Amino acid sequence: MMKKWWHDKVAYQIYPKSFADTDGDGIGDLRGVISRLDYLKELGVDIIWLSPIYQSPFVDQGYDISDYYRIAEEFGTMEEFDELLEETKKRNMYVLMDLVINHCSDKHEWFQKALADPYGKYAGFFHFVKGKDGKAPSNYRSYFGGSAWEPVPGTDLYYLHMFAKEQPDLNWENPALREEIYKMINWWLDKGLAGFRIDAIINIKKDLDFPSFEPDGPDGLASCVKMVEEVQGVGEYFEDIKRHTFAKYDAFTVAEVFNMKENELEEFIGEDGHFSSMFDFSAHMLAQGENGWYNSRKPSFKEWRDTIFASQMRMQKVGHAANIIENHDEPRGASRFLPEYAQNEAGKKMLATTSLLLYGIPFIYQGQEIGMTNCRRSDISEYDDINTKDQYMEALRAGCSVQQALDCCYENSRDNARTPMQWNGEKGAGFTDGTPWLALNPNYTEINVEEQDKRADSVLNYYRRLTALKKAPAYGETFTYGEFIPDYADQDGGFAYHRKTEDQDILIAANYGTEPCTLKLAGTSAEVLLSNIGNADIRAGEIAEKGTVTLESCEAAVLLLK
Ligand code: TEU
Repeated sequence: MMKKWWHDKVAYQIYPKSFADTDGDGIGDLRGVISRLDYLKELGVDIIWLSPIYQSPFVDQGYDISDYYRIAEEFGTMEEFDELLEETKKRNMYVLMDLVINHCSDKHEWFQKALADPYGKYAGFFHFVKGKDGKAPSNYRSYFGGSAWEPVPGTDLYYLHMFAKEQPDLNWENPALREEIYKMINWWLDKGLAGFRIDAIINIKKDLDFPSFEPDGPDGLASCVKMVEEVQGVGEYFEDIKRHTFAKYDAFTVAEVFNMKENELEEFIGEDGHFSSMFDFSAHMLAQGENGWYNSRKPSFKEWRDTIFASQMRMQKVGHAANIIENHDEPRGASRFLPEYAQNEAGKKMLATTSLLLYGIPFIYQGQEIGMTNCRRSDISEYDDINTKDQYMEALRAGCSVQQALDCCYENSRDNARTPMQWNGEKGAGFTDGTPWLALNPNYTEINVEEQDKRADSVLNYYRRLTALKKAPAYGETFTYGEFIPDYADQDGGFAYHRKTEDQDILIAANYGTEPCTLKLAGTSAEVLLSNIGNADIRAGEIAEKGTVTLESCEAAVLLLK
C-alpha cells in the first residue's frame, strides 16, 4: 500500500455553531475555534473538519449554502478564517471544510436567477422538470419528508430537492455547473486547505427519467433513495471532480457515503479511489427503522460488534475508512452504543479504546472526548433540527403518543450531538456569555472540560493518553498499518482484536458484559500499554503469573504481546 500523509492522523469534527462563542451572541464562531486550537493539539488532534461555515440561511444548519465564497457572518470573516488556517499551520494541524455540492440554498444567486428565468441558463444548474398530469414528475419523498418536488412559480415545472425544499439539487449533468463547482473547490484548496469532508455525495447522479417507484409509506410516496440505489454511473462524476481538483493538491477527502453499491468499495477508497477515505456508518445503520425513527431498533451487543468486525475485515483490504462513534447527524455514542450499566466513565473510555484503535482514521466528534450524552427534551418546540421535527410528526402519524414520539427524538435526534460544547460548569457552560442558540444539556455542571482537565482519571485525560499511544513512535506503524484480526469472539461481551505487523502484536481487549471475563493469552508475556480503570499493575501481575488477563465489566486494556 502506498503511504499517504493522512493515514496516521487523528481527526476531530467541529460543529462551529456549538463549539465556542466569543462574542456573546449564543452562536459559536471562528474566533472560538482559534481560541481552542491548543486544547485540540493537546488532545492529539491533527486534522480538523469544520461543518459548514459558508454564508447560509441555516434552514439545515449551514448545509444550505447561499454563497460558497463567503463565511457566514454569524461565524466571522474571511480574515478570521485565514487566521485560523495560519494558526493551524503553526501547530502542524490541517483543516478540512465541508463540501456541500449535491445542493445549495434556494437563496443562492444561481437559484434566484433560475426562478427569475425558469428556461434560462441558471435553470439548467438545477433539475427543473415538467410535471406529469398536473402533478409532480415522480413520487419521490425527500430525506426530510414530503415530496422531493416543489412547483416553480408561474410555470408547469417542478424543481427537485432531495433534502429540504430550501435545498434545491444541483444538476451535475450540466458542464457549466461542474465548472463553477471545480473553480470553487480549487479556490479553497489554493487558500491552503488540506481537503474536504464531502456531504451527501452519493446523491449527485440522477436518473433523468425520474421514474416513480412502488410507494413505501402511507403518504403514497417512495423514498428518493430508491433512485440513488438504481441509477448507474455516479463514479464518473467522482473521477471528474477528483481529476479537476483534489488530485492536483494531494488533498485528503473523506466522503459521506450511504447506499454505495456492493463491490464498489475499491473504486471508492482503493489506492486509486475516488476519495481518500469514507465514513464507516455500518454500526450506525443497524438501528435504522424501516419507516423512520419510530421503528428504529436497538441492535444486540453481538450484532453491533460483529458488524464492526465484518466492516473492518472488508475495509482494511482496500483502504483506510474514517471511523466514528458519533457525528452531528447521529445521537451521542455513549448513550447509543453503551448498555445502561456501562454509561459511566469506564464505559466511555472502553468505547473510545475499541473504536479509536481500529484500522482507519479516527474522527472524534466535539464533546465525545468528555463523554457528552444525549439530551432529553420535554416538548418538540425545544428542538431546532428540521429532520427531528419531521420524524416527530412521522411518529405521531404512525400512531405514537406524544411521549413515545419524544422518546424517539431522545434516542435519535440530530440535536443530541448539537447541544453546545461543555467547557465548564458555570452558567453558559463556558460556551457563551449570552443565551445559547440551542439549550445546553443540563449535565454540563458535571460533564465539562474544566473539571476533567484537572482530574487525572477523567475521560478527557484518557482520550489524551489514547491518541498519544496511537501515535507513539514505538507503536504508530502497527496502529496505522497493522492488520486487524478479531479474537475471543466467543466471549460474551468480549470485544477484542489484534493490530499486527510482522514484528509487533498488540491486543486491544474490552469487556462490554456484566461479568468478569478471563482471556488466555497466546504468548508468554505481555506489557500493559493502557488500561481504562487504572489497574495496569494488577493486570501485569496476573499476566506474569498465569498468562491470562481478566477484565472486569467495562474494563479495556491494550496489551503488547510478547
Ligand atoms: O447528511 C446526509 C444524509 O443522508 C442525512 O440526511 C442523514 O441520512 C441523516 O442526517 C441521518 O439522520 C448530510 C449532512 O451530514 C446533514 O447534516 C445534512 O442535513 C444533509 O447532508 C443535507 O446536506
